[in-house]
Amino acid sequence: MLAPPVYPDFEQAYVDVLRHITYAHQYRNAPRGNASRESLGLSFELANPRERLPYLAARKVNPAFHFAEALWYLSGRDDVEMIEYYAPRMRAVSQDGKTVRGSAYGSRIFQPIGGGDREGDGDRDDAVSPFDRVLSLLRTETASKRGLLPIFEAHEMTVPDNPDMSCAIALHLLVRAGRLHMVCYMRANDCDRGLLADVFSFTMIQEYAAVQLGLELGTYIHHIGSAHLGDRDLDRVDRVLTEAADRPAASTSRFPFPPMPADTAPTTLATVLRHEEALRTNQAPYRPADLAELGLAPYWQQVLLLFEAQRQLTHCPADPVEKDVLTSLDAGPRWLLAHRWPSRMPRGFEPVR
Ligand code: 5HM
Repeated sequence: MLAPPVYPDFEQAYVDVLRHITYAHQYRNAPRGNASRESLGLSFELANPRERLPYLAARKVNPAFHFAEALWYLSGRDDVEMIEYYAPRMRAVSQDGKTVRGSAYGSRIFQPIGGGDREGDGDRDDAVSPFDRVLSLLRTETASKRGLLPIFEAHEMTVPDNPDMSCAIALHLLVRAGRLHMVCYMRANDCDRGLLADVFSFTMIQEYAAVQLGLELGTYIHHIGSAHLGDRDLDRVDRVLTEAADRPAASTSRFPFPPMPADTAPTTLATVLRHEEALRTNQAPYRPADLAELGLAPYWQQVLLLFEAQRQLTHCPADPVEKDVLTSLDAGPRWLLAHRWPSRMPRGFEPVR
């Protein structure tokens, strides 16, 4: 088969990838000390990239982290400060303790290209980001194959003992039959850990691009050079596979993911991130009733509600998450939070009504 298999949602693709590497891996190795099982050249396609999260009790997903990472990318950031609040391990990949290099994919996509006279033609920096250049191209030349957003940079190979070399090589946007498709190229993916975060954030970038272009969301194709699982995660992977085997394959998601609002613009992201910072730094609690006053669509209000739940989890460690925050959340994120932090749920709380 030359084309990748097509899945209705990420959960089913994820389970198949885990099953394949567990039972049909080609190699056992330990690059940079990480004992792994590995398959070379794995690909899958998602028919509906909006269904970007697995709902498996054995795989405890934090939806606040995923939205935070997607927003961190979408705003072109590379600061440790924001991302380590949601993913403390990110500090370890920073060389100066302040910025992230290889894994700050958004800075490669959404920041203008710096670095001087690359072409040797006297023109120095480009004031337009690769993302904006690709959108301009796709607005005028819709059948183009040039909508490429490079991430990996050759100079990453020159950093001695580089703690953070980009795992993503490029994202590729293609308009076909009036829909915006994305192809993602990865040199490597840890398929229990990195894959989940990468598919979530990249499909968010795809959907944001579709919104900017006024196009329907197309399909998402993910290609991996080295697809691997760490030995340290095999027990959890086993529990995920057992849970998935007991569940009949469904053609529709249990918790349909809402579409990104059509008026989402860079200013929307800036507003969401301003409130995110207030919550992350514990400046004030945000009550569900107050969110409607912020001038944001319900979709982004839900994201801020997740950040409020994260504020309570981080800054109020002795208390359960407040019930009115949980009941104001959509059923999917509520289910995920309840499975991720069962000990922080209010007494007698039922995550899905
Ligand atoms: O030694 P190497 O640079 O390949 O190790 C990076 C590890 O993080 C690999 O297991 C890689 O697959 C995983 N990873 C991922 O899956 C890393 C990043 C961050 O760039 C990512 N996805 N986004």
